[in-house]
Amino acid sequence: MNQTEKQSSAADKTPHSGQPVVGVIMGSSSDWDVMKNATDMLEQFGVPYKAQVISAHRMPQDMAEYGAAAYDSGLRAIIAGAGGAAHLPGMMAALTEVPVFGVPVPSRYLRGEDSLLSIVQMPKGIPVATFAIGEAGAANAALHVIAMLSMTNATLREQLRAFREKQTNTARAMTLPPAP
Ligand code: RP5
Repeated sequence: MNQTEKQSSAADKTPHSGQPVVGVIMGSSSDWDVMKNATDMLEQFGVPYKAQVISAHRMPQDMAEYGAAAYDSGLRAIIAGAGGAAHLPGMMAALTEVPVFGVPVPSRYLRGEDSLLSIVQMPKGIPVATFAIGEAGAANAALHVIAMLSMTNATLREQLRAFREKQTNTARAMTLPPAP
């Protein structure tokens, strides 16, 4: 059993039989409703992933082990979501060369603006690509990872083209109510 398989939580998900190439991690199972938007997108494109809870402040040792094992376990991107003092994406980025995509999860008192600033304001040297607060950010983090992976995968590139074309057609078909 490798390190990533050892981690377990209520949010553990491995839907595809292939070796996960994307790690989806989050600070708490309470982040799952938002982070599910990332895994739904990965699933839609058939990208193998593994989702689990890794808390930076409650599981610091597990976080360090996950980061140390990330590349060798086959991960090529990590989508990390956290809320409040959201240090998980930045810490994970410091622990591995695998690119980290941060998703600010809405928080109870500051609506996720705290999460956004915590993730986006990385000091020079250790970058975290940071997305919008909430569901759109989680979905877009997955789409960005898919775009990155599609640079060396023609099938994925074609799928991404088709996905965008569908969106374009939906927008073109939109109508507004008649003027009063
Ligand atoms: C962060 O604290 C998590 O990412 C979550 O967004 C937030 C609250 O966690 P819970 O108290 O709901 O477990 O670590």
